Amino acid sequence: MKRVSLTQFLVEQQRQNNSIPAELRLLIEVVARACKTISHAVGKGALGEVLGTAGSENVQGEVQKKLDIISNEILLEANEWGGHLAAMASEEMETIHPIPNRYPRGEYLLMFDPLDGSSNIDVNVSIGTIFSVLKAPEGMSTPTEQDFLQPGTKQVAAGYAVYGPQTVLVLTTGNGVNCFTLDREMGSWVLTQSNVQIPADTKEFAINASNSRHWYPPVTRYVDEMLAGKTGPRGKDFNMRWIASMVADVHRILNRGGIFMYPADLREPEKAGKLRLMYEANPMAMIVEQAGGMATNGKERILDIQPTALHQRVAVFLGSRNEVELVTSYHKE
Ligand code: P6P
Repeated sequence: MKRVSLTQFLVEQQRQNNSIPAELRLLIEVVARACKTISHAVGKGALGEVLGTAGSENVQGEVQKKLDIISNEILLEANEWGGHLAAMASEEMETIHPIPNRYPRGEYLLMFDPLDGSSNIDVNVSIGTIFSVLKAPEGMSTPTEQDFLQPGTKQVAAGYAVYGPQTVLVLTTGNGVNCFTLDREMGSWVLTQSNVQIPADTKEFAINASNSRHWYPPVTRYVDEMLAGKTGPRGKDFNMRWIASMVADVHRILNRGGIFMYPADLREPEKAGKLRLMYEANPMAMIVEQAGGMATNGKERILDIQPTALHQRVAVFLGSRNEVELVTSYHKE
């Protein structure tokens, strides 16, 4: 099969439907190059003296791993000078990061979780980088947090890189979902899956079942029915997976169907859940919808949520359409 590189793919998409202006194409290629660098750093493991904690906490109050900080720095440095961005925001930084005055500012805003699932780093389980791209508001002068607070439907691109047995970049610019595998020998991203579609039905669900005593009734009902298998109302057996790395769980669902759930629960009723809206749920929801799946917070479409804070959390139910519709319907009864 003729190899198509990420650059060729983006140029041809731009030519076909001009959905990828040159500045956006440049941004995507810079982020993809940064993910290559992160993949290299992650792959060194103990040999790179990058494992373990950094002795600090992020804005979420979570212990930062050395690779969390390294990955964040890689993305900041790669994107500062290109002239395509006005500002960046990251799970690892409390406030937004405007492009320094010494560089030209562009019309895009980039948000990312530089290394999602980092509790898995030291035990060699797949982790990933998640990113989301918005256009800066017309007439914006100095970027503020408010400029980032746009609903997920405003994203012009979203993607993730999964650092697993293969390093794969998954990308959407609103015209379907395409996957690129990193050719480590050539250092290039090669198109390996086109227009990915998530099966509407599944026999596999992903949730951290250790929290089951804290779940609200709709989630308990939905999971219990699957656990009942053939003997219960679903009439079929289900399987369970929980990698505790959203990128890895979503990538499995993208490839073979499934439903991923991180619901709000009684542990912290004031919190809408654990996952962050702007740089985890929104980009993953865009990807899942573009692949024919569905993504809600149990009550409404994630992409329709109007953000009120940069690091706000949201409940997440995403994946095979028919399953997300069912669990969402239980929340409305
Ligand atoms: P728990 C990783 O820390 C993360 O943000 C997601 O990648 C993952 O799905 C979830 O949290 C795992 O959470 O509570 O099972 O450790």
